[in-house]
Amino acid sequence: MSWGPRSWKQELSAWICAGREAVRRRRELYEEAVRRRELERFIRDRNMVTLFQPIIRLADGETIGFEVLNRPPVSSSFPNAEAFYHYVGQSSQVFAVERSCREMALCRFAEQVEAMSDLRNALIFLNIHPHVISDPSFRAGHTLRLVQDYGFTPSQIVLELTERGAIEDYGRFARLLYHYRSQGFRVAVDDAGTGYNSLQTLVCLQPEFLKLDRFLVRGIADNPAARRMAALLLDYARESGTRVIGEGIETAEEFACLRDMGVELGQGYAIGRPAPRAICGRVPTTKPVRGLA
Ligand SMILES: [Ca+2]
Repeated sequence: MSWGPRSWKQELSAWICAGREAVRRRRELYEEAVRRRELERFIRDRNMVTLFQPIIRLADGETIGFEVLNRPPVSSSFPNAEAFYHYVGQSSQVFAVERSCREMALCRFAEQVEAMSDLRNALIFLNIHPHVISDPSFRAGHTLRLVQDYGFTPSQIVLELTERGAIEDYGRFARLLYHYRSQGFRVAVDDAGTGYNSLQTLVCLQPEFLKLDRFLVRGIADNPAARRMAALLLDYARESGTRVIGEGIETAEEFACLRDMGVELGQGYAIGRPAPRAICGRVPTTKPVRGLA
């Protein structure tokens, strides 16, 4: 059989394509192996940075608690915390990573309390992936024991649900949450006011805390539509016995507007940045702090 110039070129091009595909696939496998190794090292060495961001009562500036944020070390595989947690959420290591984060969060908060006993009764907001709620070891009371070992009470712990898209069956999830609540834990949802999923979460899970998304908070004093939406959520929260936290407050104007609207609690750079030490928040009186996530 003889090849014409055209079919010879096609063969060559197909061969090059197959070669490129094989290289691409090998590179993917290699990158995946590096990510997996980094994750295993992360779990083993617990080399994350734990930060505390204050949450205050807007009416009097009293710090009522802290959101605990665990930041993984930056690497080429995980250039930021979002990339890291996105990968973790899809990996088989989600339970191990979350557990490690939870333990570190409580351990490091306990260290802060040692240094500053005023924090002894502060609320501790722990970010938690919904898949973890179904983790058998979580259900068996591991977290409850951990909380008590560090001298905290379950009612101080607020489980802040992240990645709500991961909730598949809201009815079942609400029943699981009931179990934790019966142990004393409380529940917060963040990003309230964004998307259908967030409304479904509010209605089905009836959280004790609702975090008004920064999208609504940003420039709210000059945005009547954002104020109307926030007012609706505030009404809903009041009727449901849910406490509202304004998230991402970056200016004194946003702070004052939310306070005047009746938002009880707030968090954001204008109040206090995430820091390695648990530092109480303050009522902002200064110029806007802009341009930071
Ligand atoms: Ca959060």
